[in-house]
Amino acid sequence: MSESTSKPSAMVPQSTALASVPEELRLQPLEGIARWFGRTLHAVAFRMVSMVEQPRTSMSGPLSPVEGYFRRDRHRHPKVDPQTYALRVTGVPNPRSFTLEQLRALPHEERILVMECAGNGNHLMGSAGLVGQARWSGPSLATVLEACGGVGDSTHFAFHGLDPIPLIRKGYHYGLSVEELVRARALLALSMNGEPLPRPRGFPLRMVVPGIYSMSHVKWLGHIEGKTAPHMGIHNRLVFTNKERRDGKWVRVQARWIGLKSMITRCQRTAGGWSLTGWAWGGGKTVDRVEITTDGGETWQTAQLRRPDHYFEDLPDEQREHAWSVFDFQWNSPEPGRYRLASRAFGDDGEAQPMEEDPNVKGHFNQTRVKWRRVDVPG
Ligand SMILES: Nc1nc2c(c(=O)[nH]1)N[C@H]1C(S)=C(S)[C@@H](COP(=O)(O)O)O[C@H]1N2
Ligand SMILES: [Mo]
Repeated sequence: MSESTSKPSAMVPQSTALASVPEELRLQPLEGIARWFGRTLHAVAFRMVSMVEQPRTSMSGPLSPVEGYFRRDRHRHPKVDPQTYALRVTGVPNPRSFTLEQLRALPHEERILVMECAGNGNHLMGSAGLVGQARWSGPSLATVLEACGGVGDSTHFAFHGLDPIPLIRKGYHYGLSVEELVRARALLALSMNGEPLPRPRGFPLRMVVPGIYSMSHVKWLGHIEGKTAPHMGIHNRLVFTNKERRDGKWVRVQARWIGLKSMITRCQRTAGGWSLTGWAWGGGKTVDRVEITTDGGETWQTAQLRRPDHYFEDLPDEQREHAWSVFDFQWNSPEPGRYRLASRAFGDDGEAQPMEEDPNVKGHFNQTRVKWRRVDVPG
């Protein structure tokens, strides 16, 4: 902190008033508990249910640091001994276990992708900080299954974590179909941003399923179970589901593929006003453009966009296909006052991020609609 800012205000000469214009303005969500609770209380409330959003200061640019990466799980993180750890694979032609050494010796793949909680940005979590992007590396699920003789008769796989859930005393588990796993080219990650997986991230091994919401990215992975029917555990059947109206009937639908979306994450001071930056991702498609409104949706202007091929130009497409694009928009010297801002992503196939929630969908998950933010520009 500079010396002048610590002086009592009465002693600060008029000319330094400008210096008190903040470097960054707070983007207040217009929905969700963040709106009602404010920044601090909202963080406390989230921590109580073991959700930690990415801090604002790291919410820009192409990669999220390991420190402060968002977290969503149960409070108790298992402490896994790397010496005795074993990954069990069953329901395959040759069921077997892998030690950590054996997993490390398999060929590794690297992927950079958006990881996002299925409930991110819904009407509870309007602040939408349950998202991050990292570089994950480890053997592919296909490589591990090949070492077990392939998938055999299995059409689905369940992934079981080693974290005990209080009362039920069973680890977290989630299932996907072989088709989904193949399409995502799922990975068994041993490292994150070049470091061994930290304990809160699932040491020593976690699932990474590019393009699918992160309830399927099972941490502290202990058991891969091949099945001949969909896994109907509580997280598949109930927890991460919406209700959708189909042919006039409301049916439960599981959260799955991340849809096209975007959000403004920061509003920072520049010489000519304010810089609005954020991310656009999802839908497994190239983001064509992002439009910004600073007047509550009356007018929209195109932001500058940097796609993953800009940041990760050395990587082949298949390693960055689910990575986010970063956008910047120069907001030139707005008058002091209160504004409503939002970003809207468009895919290269013409798809637009929806403005409104689909009336045929009820629930917390797969919310892709435009995320409004309120900002007070000081005088
Ligand atoms: N074993 C285990 N894996 C888990 C969970 C969990 O509670 N236990 N939570 C899931 C959910 S809902 C999300 S959003 C992601 C969050 O991953 P992160 O904590 O590394 O950000 O982990 C998923 N994997
Ligand atoms: Mo989640």
